[in-house]
Amino acid sequence: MAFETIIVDIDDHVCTIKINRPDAMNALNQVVLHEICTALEEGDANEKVRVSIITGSEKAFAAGADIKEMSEQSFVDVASSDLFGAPHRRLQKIRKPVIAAVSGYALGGGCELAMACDFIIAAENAKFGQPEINLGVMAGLGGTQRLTRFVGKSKSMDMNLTGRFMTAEEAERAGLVSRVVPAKKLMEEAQGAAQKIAEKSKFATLAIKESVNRSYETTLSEGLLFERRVFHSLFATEDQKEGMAAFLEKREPQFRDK
Ligand code: CO8
Repeated sequence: MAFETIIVDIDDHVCTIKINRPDAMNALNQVVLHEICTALEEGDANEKVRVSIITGSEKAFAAGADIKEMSEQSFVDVASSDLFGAPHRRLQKIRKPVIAAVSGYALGGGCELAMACDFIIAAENAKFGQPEINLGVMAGLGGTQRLTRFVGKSKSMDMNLTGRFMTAEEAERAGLVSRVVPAKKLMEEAQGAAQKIAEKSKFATLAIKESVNRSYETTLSEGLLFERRVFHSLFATEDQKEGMAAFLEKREPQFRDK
């Protein structure tokens, strides 16, 4: 499919989605969100794709939901259209891993989009924030929920109530991002991580994503039971036999997604 607001490149099992609205700091309007979800869904359906990366420009991953688009909307408009409900549900259904490669601003919906990915790799110049308070509103796609789980109540309250930005260094310290790299190396690092994941057994990869995400939705004992059952199910795969045999034979495994 041809896209207007994102650039999609599929290479070597990795689907890279670059948000491309340079005039608006990559603000997320309905078209961008629809296109990102569509590209991820197409990646899920494409046998060649094993991992996706969402990125932006050096200056902005995404500076939030599109304020121009939202500014004239009433309560009835946003409530009856369930504003951001559809993209949120679509993002949650993506089964293959998604990495956010963040450079520059990841604010409001941009920070929330990054948090909806499976992990975040940040450039040293990345800035994260939930500044919706400055607009007289609040986060609407996970900024009060996911951020709190990532960084704890105190920092989440600080970010959401004051609207201050977090540097990449602080974000890594707080557990929001998994790695911080020099801006020039961001895509190399993200591609390297994606390639590593792409080499693994697809079943194990999907199972890990599902199981880690389950930890956000359930109690510890239910989550541990879910994990154990999924772990057991992987013994039905040829990839489990291959992975363990390869270890014992001191060679690299050749996973075949079987
Ligand atoms: N929406 C629309 N346009 C934007 C946005 C945005 N979020 N951010 C920047 N722009 C536009 C500016 O209006 C400007 O356009 P123009 O040149 O036509 O005037 C252009 O991008 C460049 O921006 P600036 O001149 O402001 O650039 P600066 O380098 O001075 O500042 C900042 C960069 C700090 C990023 C600044 O633009 C800023 O503060 N932006 C708004 C950040 C913000 O408040 N984000 C939260 C938005 S609300 C939200 O996200 C609600 C989330 C609910 C769920 C979302 C699901 C996706």
